[in-house]
Amino acid sequence: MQTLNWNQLDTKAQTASLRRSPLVGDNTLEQQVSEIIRTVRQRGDAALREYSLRFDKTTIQDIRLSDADINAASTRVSDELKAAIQAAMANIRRFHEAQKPGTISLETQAGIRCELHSEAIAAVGLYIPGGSAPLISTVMMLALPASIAGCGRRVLVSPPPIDDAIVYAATACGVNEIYQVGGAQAIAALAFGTESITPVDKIFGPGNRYVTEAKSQVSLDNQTCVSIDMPAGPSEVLVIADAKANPVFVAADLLSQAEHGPDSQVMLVTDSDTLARAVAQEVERQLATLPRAEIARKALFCSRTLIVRDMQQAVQVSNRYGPEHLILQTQQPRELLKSIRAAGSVFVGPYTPESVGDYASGTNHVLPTYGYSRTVSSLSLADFCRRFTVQELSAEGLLRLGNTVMTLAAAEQLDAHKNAVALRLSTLNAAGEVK
Ligand code: HSO
Ligand code: ZN
Repeated sequence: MQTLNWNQLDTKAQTASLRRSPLVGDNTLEQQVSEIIRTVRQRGDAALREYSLRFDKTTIQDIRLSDADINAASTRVSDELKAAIQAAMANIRRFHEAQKPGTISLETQAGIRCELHSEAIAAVGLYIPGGSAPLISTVMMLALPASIAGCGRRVLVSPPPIDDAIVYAATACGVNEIYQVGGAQAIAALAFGTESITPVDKIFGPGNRYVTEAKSQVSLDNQTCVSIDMPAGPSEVLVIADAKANPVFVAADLLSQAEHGPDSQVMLVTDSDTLARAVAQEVERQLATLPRAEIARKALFCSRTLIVRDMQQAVQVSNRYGPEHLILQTQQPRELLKSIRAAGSVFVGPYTPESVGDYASGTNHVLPTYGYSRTVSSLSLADFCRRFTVQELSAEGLLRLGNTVMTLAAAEQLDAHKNAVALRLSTLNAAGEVK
């Protein structure tokens, strides 16, 4: 981890110190993914089976997991893990149930009723990556809100072989269809459908660059109108720590994010040289014990410690970076919180490691990365719903608002708009409704 003194950097160097590694996307990725999508659209399940053999080295008979497959997977999960999944689910459920939206209904003026309704999206697709870390927690973060929101079809896709605990968590969280298919081909199947997969309305979940590119391509296809959750980049954390922070805790938090992937980024912002040195030593000490040390080391290579003047400057730097996760290990963390303007999720105080939010405190761990936290919100129940408005005017309401609308329509030179009101007003006048 490189250490830089913020106040000794010129403006350009300050900007560079907050830069993320460039997102790897190129023409060949774009072409490869659009070729996969085209093939799945043309050849359906047969294409999914061929890609599974080519990319996952697995021969798939039934793409959908049967009830027998699901039951067998569940019996292979230990009781201890099942209990942990259930405990985490209880907190995640509680926090997301509290987010249920109500209907807003009011008269903006007499006779003019306006309503805002919220309704579950009918069918959602949840992508769970395969690979070295089976993301059981991501299943809970996606499937529980989908169930609580009331989405009718909750469809999970994941590359074969799907980890038993993922199957168990999916079923416990109310997933009602599980397909063993991953990569860009899974996204294509969710968007366009195949013989065994009926298309969904919205696709959620993290994935590698092929999955991310496929999500972006299908979301731009106006034949499906499928939408996606949020722009995805590598995971990141920024820790603001003062001289009193515990370097052991700070180092552990930095490493918990660094172990996600070689492209993860971790940042330490502190006003204390002494703490910065202690954390650097501690990072090395803890790294030696980590099985994923090699991955974490690569992530640390493009990570930074920034020495700032004081905690207010630390907050300014953090707001400029806009981290996915922000950890405050300072004397007055709630004071700093008041000035935070961009962060996906904030972890307050020494006893709130990011890990608790990743797994089990109740908040959602699907968060905006890559600086998008300035405008994009953390995943919530609202993402599984669509909002729409309803309005109804009484004759009196239209008589009261008619002139306003006609004047505005005339100013926009949209006579048909004006007529839609004027013709009704004449009918009302003829019927003697005007007082
Ligand atoms: N920190 C990750 C979520 C996660 N961590 C899943 C462990 N498992 C991105 O927010
Ligand atoms: Zn994590």
